[in-house]
Amino acid sequence: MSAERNIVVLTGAGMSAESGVPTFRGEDGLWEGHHIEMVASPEGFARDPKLVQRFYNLRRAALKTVEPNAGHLALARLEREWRGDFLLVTQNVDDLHERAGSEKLLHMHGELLKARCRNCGEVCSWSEDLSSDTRCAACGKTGEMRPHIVWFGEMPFELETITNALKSADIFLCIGTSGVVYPAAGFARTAAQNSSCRLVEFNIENTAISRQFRERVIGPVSVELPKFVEQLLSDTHRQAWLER
Ligand code: BJW
Repeated sequence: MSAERNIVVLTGAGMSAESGVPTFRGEDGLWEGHHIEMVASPEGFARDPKLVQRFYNLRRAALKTVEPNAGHLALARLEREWRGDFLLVTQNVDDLHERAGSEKLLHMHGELLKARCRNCGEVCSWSEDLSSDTRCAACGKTGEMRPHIVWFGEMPFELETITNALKSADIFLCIGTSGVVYPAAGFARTAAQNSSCRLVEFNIENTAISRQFRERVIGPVSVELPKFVEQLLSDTHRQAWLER
């Protein structure tokens, strides 16, 4: 066994729950009585753009009040100290992984702190509210700026890179996701094509995809991830030393 092995990590809303960012499908999973599918879709935006912009404006503003938790910090440490390839794929649109120090990071469902023009496609950093009066700085058109977010029915970002990384992963960690939204819910199956891949799920409860994992860690990420990362790094360093 070589110490230089490939890790792919997938995170979902449970990763940021202890930082105070609400999840989508828990007890508090409705937003003002609306299911996420009603607001996070191109049809929802066409039906009620004000409602959808407000949903994202409130979440963007709330980002200023939250901080990374010990789980985010543990993943940043894993990236820093790991000697093989590492890729962190997040479904989350917050910036808590970046703030914790993660760099090899892909936001497959987009980012709250970016906006995109529907007219010219320009993507830009955005930290304030968006509205139907917002003007695109690139093309000058008003009323076409939307959150740079992947809604239902839209293609997630960076899928080719993610799929390639999963196919060559030796370790796949799936953290804080309910496993009901595709294609992310299918990533464990892709990683399992490599029969020796170590598949580990972290969650506070069983999920729709739990049965696909050979190992499961039940408990909050802020407690379980630091322990897991410490153990993984010390096992790997010991192995590398034995192989010298
Ligand atoms: C803790 C914890 C703690 C709490 N510690 N754990 C039928 C079959 C298959 C697919 C489809 C289908 N019908 C339609 C589709 C496609 C659709 C889909 O999957 N729909 C399902 C609802 C069925 N998917 C799409 O449309 C996607 N695009 C697509 O498929 O394109 C076509 C394509 C074709 C071919 C190949 C590839 C693609 C796009 C999906 C976009 C999702 N967008 C959203 C909203 C935008 C972002 C935002 O506003 O923030 O993304 S929906 C929402 O769900 C958000 C999340 O990223 C995503 C996943 O949610 P997540 O992260 O799992 O959160 P929760 O709340 O569900 O779970 C939290 C978990 O944490 C729970 O398990 C807790 O227990 C746990 N937890 N505290 C550890 N402290």
